[in-house]
Amino acid sequence: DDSLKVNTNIITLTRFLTEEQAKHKEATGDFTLLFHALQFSFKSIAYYIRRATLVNLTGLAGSSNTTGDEQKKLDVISNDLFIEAMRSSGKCALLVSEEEEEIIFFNDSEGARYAVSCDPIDGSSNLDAGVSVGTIFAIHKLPDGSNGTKEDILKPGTELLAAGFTMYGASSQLVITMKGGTVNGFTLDTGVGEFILTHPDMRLPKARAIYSVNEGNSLYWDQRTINYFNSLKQSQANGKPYSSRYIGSMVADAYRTLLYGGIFAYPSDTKSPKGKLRILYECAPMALVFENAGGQAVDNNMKRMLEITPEHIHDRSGIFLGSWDEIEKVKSFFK
Ligand code: AHM
Ligand code: MG
Repeated sequence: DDSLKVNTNIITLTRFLTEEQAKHKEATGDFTLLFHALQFSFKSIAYYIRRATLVNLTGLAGSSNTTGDEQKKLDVISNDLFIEAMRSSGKCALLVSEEEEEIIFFNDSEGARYAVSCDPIDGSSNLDAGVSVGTIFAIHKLPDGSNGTKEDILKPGTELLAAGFTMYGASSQLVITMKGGTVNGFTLDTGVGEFILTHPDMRLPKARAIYSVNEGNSLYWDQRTINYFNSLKQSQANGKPYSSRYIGSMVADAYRTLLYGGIFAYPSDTKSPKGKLRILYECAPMALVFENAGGQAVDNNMKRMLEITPEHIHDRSGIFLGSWDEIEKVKSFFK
């Protein structure tokens, strides 16, 4: 009877984290608890996004955030959900959010050992059209003796303990990685309300002829950027040019690139001389995911993204990330 052939040995996110924790003798379970709070905020955000049009949550909130972007109602709600989840976990000492000008310190969370940086809803200009958006997160562990300061997070991405993102698309996809670890993908099963391991040990294809960039910005690009992207439109070794795919949500464009290979870029240009995307909660966490999946991520000077130290929490950078060979090609144009 085929109906009995369902997989009953399911690896939920909770099981995955518990098994990972068991591998580390010194682990206290705090990270597992912190992540439990994180996944709750992902599930909640996914729920609100799905229901947004029904419960009048589309459109603007009537305010703008620190970086001058207009805030959507869902930006505000997701940010609040995130803050409360982190506060109530008791394990988060401080939080950086794209939607908050200053660091939020949770002084009541005594003994909290983690700092979280996040963009609660990245790509929110896509929200009202029902196009995929996502949450990006980066987690630092506080150094011994610190109760949590700005200096604990203004560090190169090589110092990150963990990072990842959740994409809210046709289904919700959570991708996480730990420093020096593999990349694992989970799919939210809305029936049981759990993230299920569906993409263990994700590896990026070494090369793929797909590029993802806002080509409307080419008016502002420097010559090297123009030359590189022009080259992709010429006939390649197989006689065909690259394909172009640009959703306009970093999480969705990065997720596709992770699965199919290719390159995603948001270069700096004369309009955004320092790039558009933020180092702490957009570039660095994505770079950790891509490196751990066998890809690469560099800034506009072709420096390894994970070695860039932000001076301020909302600092930006140009970024190129993707398949190993595709980033090698970019480097050859920027030499
Ligand atoms: P946001 O954090 O304000 O949503 O902006 C970040 C988004 C990224 O998801 C996406 O890659 C990029 O901005 C798209 O920008 P553009 O519309 O300039 O192409
Ligand atoms: Mg963003």
